[in-house]
Amino acid sequence: MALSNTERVKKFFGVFSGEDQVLILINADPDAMSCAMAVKRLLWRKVAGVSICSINKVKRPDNLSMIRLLGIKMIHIDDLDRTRFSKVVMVDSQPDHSELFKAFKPDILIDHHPDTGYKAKFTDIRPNYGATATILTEYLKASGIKPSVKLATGLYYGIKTDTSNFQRQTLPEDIRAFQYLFKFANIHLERRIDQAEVPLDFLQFYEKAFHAKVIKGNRLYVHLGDVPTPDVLVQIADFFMRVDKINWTIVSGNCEEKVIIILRNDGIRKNAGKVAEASFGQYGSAGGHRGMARAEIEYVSIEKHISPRNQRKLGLWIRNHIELRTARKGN
Ligand SMILES: [Mn+2]
Repeated sequence: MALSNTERVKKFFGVFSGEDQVLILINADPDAMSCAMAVKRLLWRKVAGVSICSINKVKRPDNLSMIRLLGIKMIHIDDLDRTRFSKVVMVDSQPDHSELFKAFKPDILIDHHPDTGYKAKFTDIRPNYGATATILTEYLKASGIKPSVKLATGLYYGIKTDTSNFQRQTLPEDIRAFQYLFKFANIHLERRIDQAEVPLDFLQFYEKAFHAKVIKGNRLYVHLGDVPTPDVLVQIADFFMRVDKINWTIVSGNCEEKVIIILRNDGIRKNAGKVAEASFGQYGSAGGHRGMARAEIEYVSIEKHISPRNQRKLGLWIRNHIELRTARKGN
């Protein structure tokens, strides 16, 4: 039988003692970071110390602004002294999700991804939840803790991003937590985080994209050549989807010896994932959902057909592959 949140919180606290140095391990994204903040708050004055550690380097500007604006203190796993800690908490992930996680045996595991079977001293996995932040909000409520503005804003943003504004897997519980957090959150702060999307040095790629774009029917193509991160391609692909009459954007570039192709589609008539797979699956990893898809091709897998460093030819090669799959039906 499922436990009540009050019972869960009791078990959660039962794992810790006042001497504990607690490590919270995450793969840092808004949901995970806000959950780490919540765990830290729950353990405040209950243990000797709490540190948050991420296995990934945060690069997305919105996530960076979340860290900055909410004052999240986090260390990277490379700088971690593992011997210092007596308890490990993992939120929004499970040990099986990453080789780096596997080196740890969490005492507490709280997550909303499908259960991979790891049993911690205390495990709370609810795969139907839209966000782990919802679970932690329930914990705060059950413990009678009113979240601070920053914590509430973090959890609010965590639920918002993990559910894509409730357009993805969402339970009434997620909406309830969201409504509850709204009372404590600062909406302006949340908006500031949410909108901090474009790093200054991305602007040059937007500029390039305006000049390099090729429109074929309802499809807009841009090949950007070398980019510092695939994120810039994702952003520009999303941006051009806002253009009236455009229902496909295909934005590609070169990054770390790979050709990256980002596809966006209005998801009404066509399936971006299928097009990506049919066009590029033979060369590398390619796939996705109806509305969004991605292909990543190692240089070595296409060098026989095309020089991946010849940007003009590469752009054309990508376009031709997709045109073959999309042009005919007037989509
Ligand atoms: Mn999550």
